[in-house]
Amino acid sequence: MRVMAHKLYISHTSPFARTTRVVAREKGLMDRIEEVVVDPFQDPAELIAANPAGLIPALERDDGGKPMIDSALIAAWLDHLPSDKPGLLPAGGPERLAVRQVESLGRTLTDKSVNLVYEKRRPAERQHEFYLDRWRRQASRLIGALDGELALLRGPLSVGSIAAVSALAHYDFRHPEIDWRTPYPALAGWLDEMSERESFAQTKPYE
Ligand SMILES: N[C@@H](CCC(=O)N[C@@H](CS)C(=O)NCC(=O)O)C(=O)O
Repeated sequence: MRVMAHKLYISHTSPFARTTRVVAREKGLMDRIEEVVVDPFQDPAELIAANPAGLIPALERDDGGKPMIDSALIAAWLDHLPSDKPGLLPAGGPERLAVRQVESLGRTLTDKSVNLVYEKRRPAERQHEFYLDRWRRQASRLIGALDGELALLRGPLSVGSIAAVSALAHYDFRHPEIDWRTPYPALAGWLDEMSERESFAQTKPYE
């Protein structure tokens, strides 16, 4: 008998999808999840059915519940499923808020990276210098803020540290001209160490 599984819509380049894929692996849930590779720009019907915005990641649940959108929500949902692995989001209190804050820093840094990718795809003469410059400056400040969170990042693995890895690795993948490693060697060393974990190695972005 075929066992129904969650369907997680992803691409091999999406840093938002990567966060949810790492959570799924760290929680030992991959036997319950089918990763469906899609190109969101083709507006595939199955993705639109799961996410009206047509963005990845999107999660079609195996229990008939409403599909879920947004990497942070999907990560929290996957983290709450029964698993014998450690939780990735503290249950409450200031610890939960601190992890969520770092997760937001990572996700917002990812927003800037993805914006830069799309803008750089436009013909050079139509690229908007104001926004390119603004997004790069926002990114550089967000990376500085993550550097200030190294104590939390070096602590137990969490949805915060996972979102931070996805974000920083996406700069190395898509924007090698942005040298964030020289000003932040400790953060760069942390990223390199984390990238060796199996869940990150298995989800390294590629075209
Ligand atoms: N806030 C969303 C952002 C998702 C997102 O922007 N995904 C990108 C891929 S990295 C996408 O699907 N882009 C297609 C588009 O912009 O049409 C999340 O955290 O999941």
